[in-house]
Amino acid sequence: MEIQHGYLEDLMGRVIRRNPAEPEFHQAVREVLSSLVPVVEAKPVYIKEGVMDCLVEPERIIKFRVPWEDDQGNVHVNRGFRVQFNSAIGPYKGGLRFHPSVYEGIVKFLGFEQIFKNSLTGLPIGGGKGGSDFDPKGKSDAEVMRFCQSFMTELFKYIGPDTDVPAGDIGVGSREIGYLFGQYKRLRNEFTGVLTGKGLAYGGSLARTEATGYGLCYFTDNMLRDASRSFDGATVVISGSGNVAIYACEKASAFGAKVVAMSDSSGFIHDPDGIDLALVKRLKEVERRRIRDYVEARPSARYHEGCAGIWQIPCDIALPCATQNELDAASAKTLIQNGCFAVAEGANMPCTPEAVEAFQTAGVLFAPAKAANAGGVATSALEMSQNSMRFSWTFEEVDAHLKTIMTDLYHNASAAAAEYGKPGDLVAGANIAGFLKVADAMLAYGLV
Ligand code: NDP
Ligand code: 2IT
Repeated sequence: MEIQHGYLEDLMGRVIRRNPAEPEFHQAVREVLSSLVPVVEAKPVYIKEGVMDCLVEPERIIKFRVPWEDDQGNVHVNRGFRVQFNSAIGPYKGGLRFHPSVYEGIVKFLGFEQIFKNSLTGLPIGGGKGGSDFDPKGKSDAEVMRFCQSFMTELFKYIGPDTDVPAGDIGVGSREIGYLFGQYKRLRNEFTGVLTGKGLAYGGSLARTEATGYGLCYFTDNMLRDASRSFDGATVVISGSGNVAIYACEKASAFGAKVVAMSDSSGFIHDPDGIDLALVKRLKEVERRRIRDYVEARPSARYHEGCAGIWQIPCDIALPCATQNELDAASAKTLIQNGCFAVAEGANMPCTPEAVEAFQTAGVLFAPAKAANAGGVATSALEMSQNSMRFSWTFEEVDAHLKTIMTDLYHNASAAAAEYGKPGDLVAGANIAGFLKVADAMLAYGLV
């Protein structure tokens, strides 16, 4: 889809030429620039002063070798990345992803999205992202530890509590954060809030584990209420069975919904009686097993190979919580035909642009990732605050902050959409509201 603005379309062309073969990054930039057309028309100063050109160019990209030894003594070499995209409103903040599909384009798309998401939280955090093409699946704890120690032995030079504060993402959970934090502490001889998602014994925040999934449901709850809809009594399909999916399932169920399906990258389970979340937690969080093992304990449920088939299951609300571009136009069409009335993105960019267009055209309520999944990073920022204060809030206090942040975020995105002539379009609203704060900070600094 062409951007209906000469300068921004030319800028998009430059982004594609300067970042060849990075389709996910192009996709993320195109969506944001398309939303910003009415903004630069109202305020051409953002183009004139170079804000738009700076926005699409990371402040810094760090790329490094990560050698490590497996349990048999074989040497492996992976690649590590950290994209420090934008620090206009605070230290770089964003997760680390360990997955074989990670390359520079994935980290750039995630880092770019993070700028606007972090701004939307209302908290002082810039945008960054990192990761590696290392695959933690099937590795022993000792192998994961050696990998994390090697990764941090390079990364520690570039991060710090006031510079860049990484966290988890796909393949990086509490185990990995523990190894990474331990190595940072050892190398710097400093105990400081340099990572978030830490264990409770060493500076982690209560409710950070739950925050992305809970926040997704708080955001969706606001969106549903505005349309006189509700989770109560709704049938919900959630893709993924990792951190975001599990806690989205927990909160959607607490709101009265029945979650009937979850997945991993191999396939999905359909449990018409409602997912047994305690079983999913045991399988995925404790035993690190596959979602297909769920049906051993629940014979009433069915397992199907292939993850995209999950969108064939009729539902009222769909929450894609696995990975980018997991829900395409054909799946969107099926969901719409089956009567789905709301889609909220827990994963980053899980719906293709064609799927988003199909939902919006059909009048399906649509909550974009950078708004709907911002609860995780918002709670990371609350962890940073607690670390700075050397103080811990209760679960209830953190959860109450999270709820307020997600409610405010929904209303800000909604208001920005209406102000710029796109009422109800939360994609445009989130992009615009997230952009404005960052852009005004960049303007204030002059050309830097
Ligand atoms: P986890 O590693 O805990 O879980 C990822 C889940 O997604 C697993 O079920 C995994 O299945 C599945 N998955 C991963 N890759 C693919 C793939 N290529 N195709 C199908 N399924 C896949 O990660 P999170 O739950 O933390 O992250 C999920 C999404 O949410 C990501 O997009 C992430 O960027 C986003 N996110 C995460 C936040 C957080 O706080 N953790 C915050 C905001 C967004 P399998 O086990 O088979 O790989
Ligand atoms: O995509 C995301 O927002 C995250 N993976 C969480 C980042 C964070 O710093 O908590």
